[in-house]
Amino acid sequence: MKKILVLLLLCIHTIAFAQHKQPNIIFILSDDHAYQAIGAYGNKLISTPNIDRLAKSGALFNNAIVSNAICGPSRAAFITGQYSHKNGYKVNDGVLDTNQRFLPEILSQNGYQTAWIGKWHLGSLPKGFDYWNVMPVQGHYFNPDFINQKNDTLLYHGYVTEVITELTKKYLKDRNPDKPFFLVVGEKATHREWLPDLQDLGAYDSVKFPLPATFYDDYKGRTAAAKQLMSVGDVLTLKTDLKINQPFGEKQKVNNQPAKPAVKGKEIEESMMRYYQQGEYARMDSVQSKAYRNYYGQLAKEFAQLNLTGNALKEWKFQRYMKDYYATAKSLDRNIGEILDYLDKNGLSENTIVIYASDQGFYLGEHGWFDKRFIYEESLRTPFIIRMPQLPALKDKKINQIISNVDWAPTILDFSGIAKPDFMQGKSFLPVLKNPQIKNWSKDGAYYHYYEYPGPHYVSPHFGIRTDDYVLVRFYKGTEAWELYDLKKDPSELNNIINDKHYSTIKTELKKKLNKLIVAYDDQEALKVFNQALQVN
Ligand code: SGN
Ligand code: CA
Repeated sequence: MKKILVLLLLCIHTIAFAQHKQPNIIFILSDDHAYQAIGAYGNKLISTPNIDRLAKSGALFNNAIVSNAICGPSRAAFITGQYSHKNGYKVNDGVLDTNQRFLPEILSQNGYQTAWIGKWHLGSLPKGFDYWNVMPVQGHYFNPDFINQKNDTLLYHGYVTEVITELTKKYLKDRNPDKPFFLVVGEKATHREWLPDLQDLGAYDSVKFPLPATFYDDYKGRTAAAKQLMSVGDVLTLKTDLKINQPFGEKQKVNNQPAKPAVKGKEIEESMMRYYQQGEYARMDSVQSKAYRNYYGQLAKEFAQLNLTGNALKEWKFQRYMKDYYATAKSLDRNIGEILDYLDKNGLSENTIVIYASDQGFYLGEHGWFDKRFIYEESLRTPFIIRMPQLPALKDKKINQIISNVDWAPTILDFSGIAKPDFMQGKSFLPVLKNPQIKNWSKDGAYYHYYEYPGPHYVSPHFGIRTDDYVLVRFYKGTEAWELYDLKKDPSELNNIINDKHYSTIKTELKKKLNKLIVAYDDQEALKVFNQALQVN
């Protein structure tokens, strides 16, 4: 009976889906926005009413993962539907080879108008989009430059997230209303160094963020691969990252010396003036710069009084990191709301699929870290929320099936019934959207391969497989080691069980599965390392 009902529902969905004309698609892709930072994913300390609103009217994926947790490679995987070793964009700051076909080109051939606005970060300029206006490299938080398809670089006055929304609304207004559109809104937020909009400075100052349970992880339960340079306590800088402009900041980090007494009065003002004329601050106008001087200047004074050392200093840095990160995310959420409002007001919500995702996950103090890169949960998993008016049954659904960013392009094509080209390695998860209970969807596990080494954070290259229950990973180059975690028993991945006899059958099965994925996706570099590793252990 239950089976018949599910089948019936599926048929109704399929018919309803087919009756819609080609849907518009807006993909809002943020930068380093952690799923743990979102209300709909369970965070109760901050507020993300607009992302939550999207989740309420759509589906939220708990196991949306990326194939290489770093910006450029993640974006390249998105528009090619391929893993990094195939599209060639393995590490950040490379140049994407434009002699390959990208998702927008296939959509164009099938009647779409396509656009990318905002952060792009793929080295070469966008290809295959009918319209684009993107920020060079990482972009800037204040008064950012954009380069457009006429090759003009223009400075837009204002805060980056607001500027991107204005450009998005303008695009939507000026587009050809007779054709469906595919638009990627590439947000800069919440990338390091987390500069909030002026109206959000101090938005979370009254919140004391609890230290993650793993903040003081001693990494004893894992291999030497946990060596890295991304700790909140030791690597995050007071001066640049936390904007505490005091002459003692950097010295203290390097030598672990007690804080020197702050310079006084006029000296502070002068040093602050100098500081806010450098780097990102040099871009600010006098109002912006004054607001920053006032807010962070006050904090610097308070910090100087505290004379913090050891764990107290680490925890103070953690609080500041959280406050800046979440304050930066506040504008992101507000602006997502503005885009959703625009769709509502202009009769576009009915036939527009809206997706919200980040280019990867991010550490918010878990294991003591910031940044990403590892196959471990916080960086592997990215938020992924999708609102599909065509599938009303998806409202407020939480989906646990594993999907990967190489699947994004094939799925987007599938929305319009466009067959995925052979070169795409991902697969459409439209069947999951139509039937979230679908059986055996992720039984073969998802593949991951991270390459960038050594800088800037010294995370050893690694590849691995993530299934519903386990993650198996092989580190190489930096550290040579296997790790295996039981995600159900050890969700924080504290105990590497690779040598635990109880898991020997599981380990063998997972190695087989990993080998199968490596061969199927034709990752020669991984195959070599895998085979060598098998000979040793
Ligand atoms: C910069 C950051 C790093 C970050 C990379 C990649 N340092 O180099 O912390 O990992 O970008 O980020 S910063 O001091 O310049 O902010 S990504 O989003 O492009 O992947
Ligand atoms: Ca990123």
